[in-house]
Amino acid sequence: MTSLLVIIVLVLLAVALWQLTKIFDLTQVGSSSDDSQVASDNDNNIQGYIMFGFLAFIYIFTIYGLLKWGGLALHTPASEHGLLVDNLMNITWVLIFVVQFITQGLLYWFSFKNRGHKDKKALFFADSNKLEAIWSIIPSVVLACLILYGLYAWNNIMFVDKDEDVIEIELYAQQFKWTARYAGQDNVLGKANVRLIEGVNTLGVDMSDPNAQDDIVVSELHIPKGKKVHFKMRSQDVLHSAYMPHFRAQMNCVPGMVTEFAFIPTYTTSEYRELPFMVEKIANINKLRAEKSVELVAKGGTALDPYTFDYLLLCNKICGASHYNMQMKVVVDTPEDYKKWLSEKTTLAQDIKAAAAAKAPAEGAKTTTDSTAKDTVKAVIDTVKAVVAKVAMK
Ligand SMILES: [Cu+2]
Repeated sequence: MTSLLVIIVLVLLAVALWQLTKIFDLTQVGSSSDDSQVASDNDNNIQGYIMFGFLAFIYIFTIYGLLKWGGLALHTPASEHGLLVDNLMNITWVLIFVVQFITQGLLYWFSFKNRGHKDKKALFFADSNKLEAIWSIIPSVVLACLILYGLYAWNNIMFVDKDEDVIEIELYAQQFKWTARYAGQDNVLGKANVRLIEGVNTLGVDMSDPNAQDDIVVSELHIPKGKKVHFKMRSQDVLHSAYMPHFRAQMNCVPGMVTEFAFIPTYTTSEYRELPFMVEKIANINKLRAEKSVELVAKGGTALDPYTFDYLLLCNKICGASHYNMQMKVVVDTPEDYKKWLSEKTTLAQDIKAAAAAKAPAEGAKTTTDSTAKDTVKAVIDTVKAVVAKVAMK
């Protein structure tokens, strides 16, 4: 409230000052100063040069930004279709860059060239068919080509042949974590329904479905290099978006429906860590961390852990308070390592059985406690009875 009052007072003061200067100007009648509200040739010249200055600022800042932050963009794609996506993206960038470079230049040049001048008059013409045709046809053709190429890329990426040998994995989104389910030996995911969520069956897998018997639920995603992985996404609560930037993959996870995306990983995690650009990036991050650690330790805190690269599955839809932290580690293994890792996992059916078995002895223990208590009460009653009988006999 106080700050609001302060702001109001400041605004009123500014208005008062402005009014005072106006009154002061009005009292200067007859002085030689130019107080006309109409722009003079001099004003127009100044405005023209300032516009050129702004054009230079746009150009310099664009080039500076590219040089300074261009390296932060995602580098080598880690999936087969990633090259196609990057190609489409790069073509779009180059087009935007060239078009904006030319049109901004023309815009400011014409503003400068035709700036107001006492002796100049504007040329009036109602329309020019030739000009209209040029600025309609060129963008239409360019956009049509871009869209067609984009559609071709999209269809190529999204097409999964029914007979193709793919690995079926479900990605399950919920506030605020990811869970993955592997289809197991039969490579068919069992049915699932949110109403069946109970205990360790956190994904609501329908255990009466024969296909669900060998399904495996994990919290770290492993996929093999060089094999097509077909992801099926579900969401438990709100809209999420499965985003794997290094694989150039993103798909919304919508409650009540199954969405999908497939890709072939081309670098294992350790291969990707060894790429020259990544080695440099890791070294740079660790250098920054080391500097920060010195600062932290000086203040009595703990040093930061060194960074190492991992592929990530992120959520790319703002889905709530902890959205920023909704992520899962993705590990790309060699096919052999992947097989070994998967074979060490227990199936969901086994997990449910183990949970039930763990619960049963606990309940047994509860019954024992109950009976011990009953025995104690019985013993106390017996003792009291004996004492009463003894007293009666006396
Ligand atoms: Cu989310």
